[in-house]
Amino acid sequence: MALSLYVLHLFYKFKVLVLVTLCLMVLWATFSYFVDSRQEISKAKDMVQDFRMVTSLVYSQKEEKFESIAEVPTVKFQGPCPALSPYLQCSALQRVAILIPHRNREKHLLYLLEHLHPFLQRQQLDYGIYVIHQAGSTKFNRAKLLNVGYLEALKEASWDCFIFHDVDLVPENDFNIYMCDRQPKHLVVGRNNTGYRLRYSGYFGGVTALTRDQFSKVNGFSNNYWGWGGEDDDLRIRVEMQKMKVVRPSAAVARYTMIFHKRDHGNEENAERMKLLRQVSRTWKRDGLNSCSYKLLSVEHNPLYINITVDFSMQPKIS
Ligand code: UDH
Ligand code: MN
Repeated sequence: MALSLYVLHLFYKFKVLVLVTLCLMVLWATFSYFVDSRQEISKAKDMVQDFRMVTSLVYSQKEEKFESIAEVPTVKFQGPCPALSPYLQCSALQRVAILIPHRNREKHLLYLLEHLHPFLQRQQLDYGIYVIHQAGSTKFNRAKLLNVGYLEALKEASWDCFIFHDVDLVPENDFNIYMCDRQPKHLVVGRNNTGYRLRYSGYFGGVTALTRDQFSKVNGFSNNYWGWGGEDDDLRIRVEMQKMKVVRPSAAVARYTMIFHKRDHGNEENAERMKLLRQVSRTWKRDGLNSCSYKLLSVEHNPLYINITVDFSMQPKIS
């Protein structure tokens, strides 16, 4: 009898212990949830602050500091804004289509759109954003997607200027103007992950701006770069072969934050890129806009962008 009473007592103690442990665990989980989310919020706040800071740095500099910003003579502020916004009194100089190649980077896309819309509006642009989405799991082809974007966008409106834009590059400075120049323009001099220095002399990737005519003169991008790398160098070679010269805004202006990411599945390094790059002068005339075949799956007009979905799976790898 005494033994069974003792066992009962032990069991009761055990139950209390379990209860107390459970309570402690619940308390701990609640506590760490709030601490974590507070940290997340302050991280996000810091990021937003950083973006604001870079822009306001440009605003708050003394005039002599602006001399290094070659392409920004308009920086001198003229006093208070007019009562009637210039947005309502003028028409934009160029119609600009932003083309974003995309697959499986939804978070990056949301983040970029959130920044680009107000950014482009501050620049008073007449713009449209096209996301060109590669369906299926065949090797990613950034260049071909951008060719598709150009061809499809021109079916809708007579765009003057095309900005070819990676989904993960967020412009840091409002004076990096999203308009085309007399020469093909490279907008990414520096980015956070390269210490804000040009990756290599001749680099022409990330974000570029070409007029409708400049892009058609070089027959667009090559369609033959499957996987990562080379297609941007190929475009630079095409540009130089047409006696055009790549221009860039100053390093102070052409700054980007690249949202950190790892290499995507389906976009492995293209081992053939060096071989392809040696052939550009022989192939550019028949490989480009004039040979870009694709299966158009859909064109959706969303409030924030136009989504073009294409299928390349029927394509031969080398044409
Ligand atoms: N892209 C996609 N989905 C993919 C692959 C590429 O949307 O699956 C688009 C996207 O717009 C992206 C662009 O193609 O910004 C260029 O691809 P990338 O961002 O992968 O190229 P990046 O040079 O990175 O930035 C290469 C691999 C990174 C390795 C990092 C190791 N430190
Ligand atoms: Mn990237």
